[in-house]
Amino acid sequence: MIDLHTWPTPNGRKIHIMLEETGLPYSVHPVNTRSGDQFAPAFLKISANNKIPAIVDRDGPGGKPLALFESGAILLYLAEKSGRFLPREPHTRFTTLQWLMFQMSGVGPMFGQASHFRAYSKDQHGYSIERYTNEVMRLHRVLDIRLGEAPYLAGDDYTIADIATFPWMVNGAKRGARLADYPNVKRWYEAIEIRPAVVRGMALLAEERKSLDQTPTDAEREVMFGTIQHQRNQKVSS
Ligand SMILES: N[C@@H](CCC(=O)N[C@@H](CS)C(=O)NCC(=O)O)C(=O)O
Repeated sequence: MIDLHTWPTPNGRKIHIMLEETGLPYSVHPVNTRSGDQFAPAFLKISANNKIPAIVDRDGPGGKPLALFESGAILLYLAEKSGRFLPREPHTRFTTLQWLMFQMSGVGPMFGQASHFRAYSKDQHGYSIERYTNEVMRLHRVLDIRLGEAPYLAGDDYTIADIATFPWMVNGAKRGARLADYPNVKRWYEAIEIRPAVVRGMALLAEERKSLDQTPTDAEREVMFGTIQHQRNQKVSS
């Protein structure tokens, strides 16, 4: 059994989809990142960076429990454990890893900053909005070119690179990129969104998701971006 510590954000949803795709048994432990559940001592023991998603596989390697945070590492682990969505053949394996790294280092952080400055920051800072919106559009173009060459990011088959990227492409217009302007991304998105496991994964914690679509309150901003977030870091570094 895998304990999944999560919240229905793009990074959480990657793992919801992967668990549904692989059929590995799991139980859900919601971590409300707007109310500060990510700072609970029991969660920090699993996820030192106070972020979801995190898992504990009670039947980890050698029969010993394994705790993991960072969605890319979790996807790799679940791919190895299930033998699915990470090709063995070296060329497609490394192409999968390349696009997974592209998601983890580019799409996730840049799209996250775009959301922050466009939707979360009270101070509407023009330079930051332009900088991250431009990055969102540039990364969409890179994906569109790639998906004009192949049906999926790593080639002919759906892999963890697609699973990592898909949840970040939902509601692109909020970050300044409309799917209609990227026809190859749109074709890929529409093929993935109807997969039954993707539908189930995206529906997980659907009720809780509604609160994430609301503008954060001052108390929630304090948790996510203010003293609650940063006091903890000071404590760790002293
Ligand atoms: N690189 C991390 C990013 C995880 C992440 O940013 N998680 C956010 C939600 S999408 C979170 O838990 N934020 C809570 C916080 O920063 O306190 C991953 O891919 O797992």
